[in-house]
Amino acid sequence: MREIDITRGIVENHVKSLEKAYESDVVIVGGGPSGLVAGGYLAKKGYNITILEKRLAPGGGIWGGGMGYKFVIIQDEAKGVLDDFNIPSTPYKDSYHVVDSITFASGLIFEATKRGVNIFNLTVCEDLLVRDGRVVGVVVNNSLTQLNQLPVDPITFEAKAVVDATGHDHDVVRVFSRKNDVTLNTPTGKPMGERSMFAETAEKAVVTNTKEVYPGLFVCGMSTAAVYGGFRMGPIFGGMLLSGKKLAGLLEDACKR
Ligand code: 48F
Repeated sequence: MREIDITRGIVENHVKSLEKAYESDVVIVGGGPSGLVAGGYLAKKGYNITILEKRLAPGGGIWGGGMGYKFVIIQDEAKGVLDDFNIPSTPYKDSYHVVDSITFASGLIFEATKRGVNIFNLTVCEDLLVRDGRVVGVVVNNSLTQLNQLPVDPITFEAKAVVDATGHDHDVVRVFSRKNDVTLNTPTGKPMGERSMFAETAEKAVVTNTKEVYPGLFVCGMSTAAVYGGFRMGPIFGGMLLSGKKLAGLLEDACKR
């Protein structure tokens, strides 16, 4: 056994993954439920999908269930997405399903990566590539570099479409709107800010507001609430799954354009 072979095996394969990401069909920023679902559906159809996740583990807000109690709730309408990703659940009351949050997060990650989604953890999207009024890629750095505020320049990946799936932060749209004199496809032209909790309305709005917010830039999941002024919903996750599924359809059209 040679340690240097272990090193070579890691570095060579990481470089191959980077090369695959240089010209992605879609870069999804954020490895939470909405991003993983969108990526998983698209990768199954053969698209080259890159997910950037700034934390060590993808899964976003799934792991902690509700206040650290390790279950989440899914409504009937989204059960089909659970099935598509082979995630077991237990029926609850008339129209809900209970899912173990650890099974849910790990199941989505496993299924997405099995289908070929190229996930980079510890990798942060800090800016976008913009050409002629269109988003054409992402500006990427190591999370630890950003965390420690080190003066290290980023690298870039090109994509036919970029997705803000960063959850409550709406990190991508927020930075893009702050840095550029742009009018977003929102009623005010700017990110509108998330509102308080109203689960039923919030769950519907998350799906309705999954859309292209600027040419080449899409929003899904909880970032739609921050961008379009939607309510929050707490630990019910069907809206996230349905948002990811809807996004996959929109992105397929965008990739063909
Ligand atoms: O927050 P998150 O799980 O996004 P989501 O798919 O799901 C929201 C639910 O988890 C929950 C909810 C349901 O009721 O309200 O909040 O909308 O995952 C977002 C991921 O994006 C990562 C972050 O670490 C998290 O894992 N992220 C945020 N900003 C960046 C990022 C960034 N700039 N670059 C890379 N990753």
